[in-house]
Amino acid sequence: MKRREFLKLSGALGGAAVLPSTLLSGCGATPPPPGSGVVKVTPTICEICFWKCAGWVHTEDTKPWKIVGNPEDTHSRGRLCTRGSGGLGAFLDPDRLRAPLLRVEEGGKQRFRQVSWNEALDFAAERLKKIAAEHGPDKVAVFSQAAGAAHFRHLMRAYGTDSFAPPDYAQCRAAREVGFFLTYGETIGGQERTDMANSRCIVLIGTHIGENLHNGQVQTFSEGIHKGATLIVVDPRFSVAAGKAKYWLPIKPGTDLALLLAWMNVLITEGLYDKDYIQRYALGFDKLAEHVKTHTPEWAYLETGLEPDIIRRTAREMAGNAPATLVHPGRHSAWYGDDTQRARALAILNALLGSWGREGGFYMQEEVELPKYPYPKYPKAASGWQDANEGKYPFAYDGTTNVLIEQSVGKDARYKGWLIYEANLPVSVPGVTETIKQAADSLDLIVVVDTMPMEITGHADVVLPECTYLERYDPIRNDRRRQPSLALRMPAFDTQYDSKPGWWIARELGMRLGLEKYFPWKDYSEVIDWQLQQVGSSLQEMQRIGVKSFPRRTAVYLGKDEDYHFPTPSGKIELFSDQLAEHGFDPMPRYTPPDPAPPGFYQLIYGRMPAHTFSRTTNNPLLFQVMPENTVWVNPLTAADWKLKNGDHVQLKNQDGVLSNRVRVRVTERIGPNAVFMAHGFGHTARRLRLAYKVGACDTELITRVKMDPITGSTGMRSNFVTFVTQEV
Ligand code: MGD
Ligand code: SF4
Repeated sequence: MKRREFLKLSGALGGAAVLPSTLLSGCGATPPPPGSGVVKVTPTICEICFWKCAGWVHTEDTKPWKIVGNPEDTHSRGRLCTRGSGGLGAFLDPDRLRAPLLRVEEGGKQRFRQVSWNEALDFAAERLKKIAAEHGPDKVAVFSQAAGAAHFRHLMRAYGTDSFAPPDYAQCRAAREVGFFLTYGETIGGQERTDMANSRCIVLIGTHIGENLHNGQVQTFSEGIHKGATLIVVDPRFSVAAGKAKYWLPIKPGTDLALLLAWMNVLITEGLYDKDYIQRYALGFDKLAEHVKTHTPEWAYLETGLEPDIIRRTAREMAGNAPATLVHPGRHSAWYGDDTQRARALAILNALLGSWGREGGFYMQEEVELPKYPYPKYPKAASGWQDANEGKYPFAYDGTTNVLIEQSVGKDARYKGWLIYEANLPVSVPGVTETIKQAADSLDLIVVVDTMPMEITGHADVVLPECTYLERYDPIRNDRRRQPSLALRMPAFDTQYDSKPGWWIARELGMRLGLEKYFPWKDYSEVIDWQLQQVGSSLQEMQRIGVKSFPRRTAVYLGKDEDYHFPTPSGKIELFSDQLAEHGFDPMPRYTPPDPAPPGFYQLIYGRMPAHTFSRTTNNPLLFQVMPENTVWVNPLTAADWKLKNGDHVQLKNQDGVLSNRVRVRVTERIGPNAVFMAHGFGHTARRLRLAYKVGACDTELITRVKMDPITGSTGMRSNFVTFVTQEV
């Protein structure tokens, strides 16, 4: 086959143009009259973001009605957020992928042909076998994340690859997790261990809780504030959280590390740090004190634009409430390329306040001791994502999307095939728009498993339509959190159209690849039942209750004067990191000033809005109604310079000449004059997303300058600048 063209799915492969009004009215907004039909409830775990709230799906006469939270779920406290309640929209979306698609060439043109599952799976398996025979199975890269990714990790490890790169590693949490791990020997975890309900002081640094909506977290945040916690928000944008704060610090973008060092300087020079805690648990204090000596508030003022007095007052406020002061670790930490060092500074500041392991700070997490299903051992892969890093990023714990994508370009590329599960790479990975196209030209196989005709499907050889989370079983939820619990996702509906659950797709591929011994069960519910039986429960019980809590085995907080051994090499909190020094990195965080904006350009800041998660929800018909498009936030002074009014359409052009789609202007003092802000996930270019196509602008395409964090391979995305194009190009 010749060069792989980007294929736009034609209308013939999709469904009806509009969502039937009967279905829309039946999914939450208007409950059916009581007693009018047979109501059934089925347990689920929400898939609309990664917070994994447990809920109940209500159907009436098998038709969708509503999804509500499971009151027994301590993690979500029995509630769902807007997006979770709108989860039925994912199920009902008329633009869903409906049948397997195969790229074919006819009359010199490439197009997708709708095929049977047998044909699609045979094709994918044959190509995988060919790659394994000619190059080795380790030459297939896997981009997958979320609950269902476990099925494909299992399949592909059994096949013989170890090259996995989920976007929620390099584009999200990598730097934070490694920064805290190097300091405490433990990570923060996917469900943050922040004890905000009991905090007396909460500090948010570029973390816009409330707009960035992780349900349980927002509830504990609100509870903390309701109980009178002081809130300090550091953000160049007046976020919703800033509106609740006692102190809003509108910092110059990219200078957060300077502020963190200055706060440490105040705590140490004024003797406000937790001396007993540091003496008992930490190592390297004297070196730290020496390191931050010159980082006075006056020094930080010149970097951050924040008055020395406000830096001192906020440091004292934190110390006054310690150890119940939480300097929040954030989540999406791929900012400026020195992100592990910023995360280390956050970790160290918390140590000075004595908040790790303390009430109102960070609690200790626990999960249920749930045995793994007894699969045979996986074969050892001849190479893995570490080899792709070629000696760089020594503290990485997963593959970097950008690296694996770049290593897939050209005849001699390391990778010959891709399997992509639940990841829309063109929108979630920055700086690779062209690289993905080049890789698509040289790869022997691209398999995409998705529910929607997203941008990534246009690059596929074979598209395998997964049913939504409301139509399938997935692995039991068992994460490290405050209260150990298990939760079940099971089908509330029959699979729609010709879509299939991820576990079924993985198993069918496995059977065709001769991997029968890794799939000794017929239905994934057998695996779940086996695991549940090991902890005294059963599938039957969980189908009835949805969530089961287990008693903790260890304490939530450190005991008073407890001799705790931190799982670091020294057994202590490492303020000075020998591990970093041994690899030639700064053992304590060192500040580097951000790149200056070119004249006439503004720093591009992006973030979340409560109605949407990344690009996955913007076509959801229920959530589209809540927020159909994004806007670009512009300060009134900047707007005056450019003669822009609220609601005007502009395009944004970045420092490398990349031009965005049209986007409306929102003139607001909530953003400073040096930056603009837009919500992530909009401006789709996939035509079959009939609601979201070309509505709003996409931040990712404007992020062409990616600064790799040398410690983790995390992709710094905030060193990009844009200007306005007011006449449409
Ligand atoms: P989405 O854009 O939501 O984000 O990265 P992604 O998870 O790739 O794409 C999810 C894909 O999964 C979509 O194609 C969707 O249709 C598909 N999908 C949804 N549900 C299912 C399902 O049940 N089964 C299957 N098979 N597919 C499903 C997120 C990543 O993005 C993260 S975690 C962060 S923190 C980063 N945020 C971010 C940002 O803020 N700005 C920019 N510019 N880039 C970012 N990239 C990162
Ligand atoms: Fe779903 Fe909202 Fe919970 Fe995320 S926070 S899992 S979208 S209910």
